[in-house]
Amino acid sequence: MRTPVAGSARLEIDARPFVFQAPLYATALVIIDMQRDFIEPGGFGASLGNDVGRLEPVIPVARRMLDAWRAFGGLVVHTREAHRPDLADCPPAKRLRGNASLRIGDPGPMGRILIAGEPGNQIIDALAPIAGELVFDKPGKGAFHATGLHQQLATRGISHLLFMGVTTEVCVQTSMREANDRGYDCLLVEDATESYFPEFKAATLAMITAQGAIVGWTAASARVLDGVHA
Ligand code: C5J
Repeated sequence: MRTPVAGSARLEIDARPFVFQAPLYATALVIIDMQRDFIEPGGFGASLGNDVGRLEPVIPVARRMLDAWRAFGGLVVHTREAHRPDLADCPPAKRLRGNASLRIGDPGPMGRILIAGEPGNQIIDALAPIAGELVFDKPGKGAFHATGLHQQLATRGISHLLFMGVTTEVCVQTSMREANDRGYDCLLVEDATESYFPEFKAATLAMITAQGAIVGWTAASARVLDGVHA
């Protein structure tokens, strides 16, 4: 179970484009799709021709953030991009697009690609969820589409979200934009997210913070952790 968060604990993070403030009890850490399917050879990311090794450096940073957040007693949410074994939640437009070497549902070296319950679909061991943390399987890129995430956050009085995970410009950015439209204040942890394309990560960070935080805030993990005042 989650340790109750002290009522007076606050976040005051030296973020871009300006300070991000939130009560700790109203803030959740949302970890997007840190799954073998995206990070290890033989999964969905590799089947699309990506260099999955590019995502590895994010793992120790995400782990440090997760350990700290658990110690603070904050709510942790994990997502997995996952489809039902019968593919009823996978539109043909998603499955058939492009020229992948293996498509969603095809058997691969880590089991069926992007299918719930398969070995490749699991969150990597370093970031595996523990009791008391929320885990959502999502059939889309965004964490709010066809999941109960918004309701679960509302039930817990969560109004602020810290995002980490992969990939920056696809599932992370989509989820952050969905959250923004639902009224959450969102911060993306810069060194705890990664893309197969460095230029897309850079563009995403710039887009988020432009125009006075039009989508939200960004900050390095060290600044986030320095900004927690118990
Ligand atoms: C992708 C994701 N890149 N988790 N999914 O297809 O970003």
